[in-house]
Amino acid sequence: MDSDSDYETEIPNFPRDLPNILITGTPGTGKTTTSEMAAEATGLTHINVGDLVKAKSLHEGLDTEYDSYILDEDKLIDEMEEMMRPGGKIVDFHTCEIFPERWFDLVIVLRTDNGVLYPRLESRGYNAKKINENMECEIMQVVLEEARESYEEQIVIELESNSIEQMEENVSRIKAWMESWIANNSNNKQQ
Ligand code: DAT
Repeated sequence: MDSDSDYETEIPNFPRDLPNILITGTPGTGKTTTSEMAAEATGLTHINVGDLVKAKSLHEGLDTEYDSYILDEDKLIDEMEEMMRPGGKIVDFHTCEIFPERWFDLVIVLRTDNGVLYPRLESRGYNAKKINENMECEIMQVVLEEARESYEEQIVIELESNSIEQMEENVSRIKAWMESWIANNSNNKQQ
């Protein structure tokens, strides 16, 4: 049994007035830019998990080969639990299977075509190994498969993120979805 399942059984899910949304995808697909725009459009709060991990040292040091932090999953989940409980969060992270399923009402997986993703990763100054690893991740639909395995099928949505127009369209869809969620869950909170 993994740590997610322990959390699922130990902590009850509280009704919330606002939804929690996870925006995930391979690095470079536009999670942070989309999350910032969506937070602005909806009034929800953006949580950039990568920044949180660094700021609160929720890691076990740097993996020098990939130039990325080795996540301390238990510390991260503990840190986020209270933030997620009232709802109203847009969580932005490149992996999705580590979070408790009960946190999210919508899971968006951003997808980007190879020819568009490669130069985005190059312009970030990633080393060749990290670029190849991320390209392979996108080609193999790793994050999409993870999302489908970790959450109910009907809450997982795959969105193309190749252009500014698609990003704006994605933000509009998120806003419309949130408004409809609120309309359908207005009596959600129990006394
Ligand atoms: P992520 O958070 O998934 O790593 P990001 O939001 O930091 O991605 O975006 C990486 C770069 O690509 C950044 O310069 C913005 C650009 N970008 C992302 N999505 C885009 C899109 N749909 N259209 C145009 N540019 C995009």
